[in-house]
Amino acid sequence: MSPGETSTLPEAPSSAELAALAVQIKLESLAMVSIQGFGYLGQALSAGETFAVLFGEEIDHETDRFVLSPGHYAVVYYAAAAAVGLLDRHQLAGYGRDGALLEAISTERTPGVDLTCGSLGQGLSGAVGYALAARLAGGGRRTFAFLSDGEMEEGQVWEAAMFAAHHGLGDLVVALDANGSQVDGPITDVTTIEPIAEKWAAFGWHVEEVDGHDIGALRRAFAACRADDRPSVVVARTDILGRLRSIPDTADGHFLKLDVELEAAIRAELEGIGRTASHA
Ligand SMILES: Cc1ncc(C[n+]2csc(CCOP(=O)(O)OP(=O)(O)O)c2C)c(N)n1
Repeated sequence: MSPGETSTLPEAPSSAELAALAVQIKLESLAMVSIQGFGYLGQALSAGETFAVLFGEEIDHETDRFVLSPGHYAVVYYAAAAAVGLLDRHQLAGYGRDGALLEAISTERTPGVDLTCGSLGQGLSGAVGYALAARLAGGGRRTFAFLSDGEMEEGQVWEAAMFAAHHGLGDLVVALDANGSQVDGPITDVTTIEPIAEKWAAFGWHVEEVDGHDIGALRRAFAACRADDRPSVVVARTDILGRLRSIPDTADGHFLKLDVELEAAIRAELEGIGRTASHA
């Protein structure tokens, strides 16, 4: 599906349909970022599949709550929200422009976003509050928090993780985009956060660790979270360049610069993947 088309995603989508949605999300993100010629496209390339599974299947948009902790991932949130009809897709073209509703780093003024999270590491604390409030209100409402791996370097994340386990917040699910990148370069060069899975487990969480570009593996992981009464985290191992051959390895995935040729090459590669996905 190309940017601008309306999603026809069924209520119980197949893995092939979710894979096609992931490509659609990435193409929409590319279109948004291309207007400026730079931006947070790598975040959509790494987390596109996670957002496809969350927004296309896992989250009940009527009842559940979603927290976007790293505000600079807003581009992939906007694309996913528009794909499932939560945002008017005509607004996407305004992404990042002065005065536009869809800011490059989302704030509490952004449609569908409750927390300002440009200052990283805070989203899980908010999500824990929502999850506790939902339980006090009688339950039946799940809370999803999307976190990036750079945020694991923030102490506040671990305070929230400890609190969630202590209170047995089983309706809380973290989707963690472990792409190994942060603003100053590879995470391993800045402050090592490994072993990530063992750390969450030591904090009392149910942990799933998967290839974050594998739709089937993501679906199984989120399904397993539903069956556990502890707070859960899905550690999605991803690539900030989305494993695309069209982007040179030397590119700064955290903040990609796009000239016309690179944009066209990425678009062509994604469209090729999309054709394969929709015939799977
Ligand atoms: C509290 C705080 N410290 C530092 C920053 C500066 N900062 C902006 S993006 C970023 C990298 C965060 O890591 P991650 O989201 O994993 O990076 P990505 O995957 O987008 O490359 C940092 C440190 C910030 N926004 N907030």
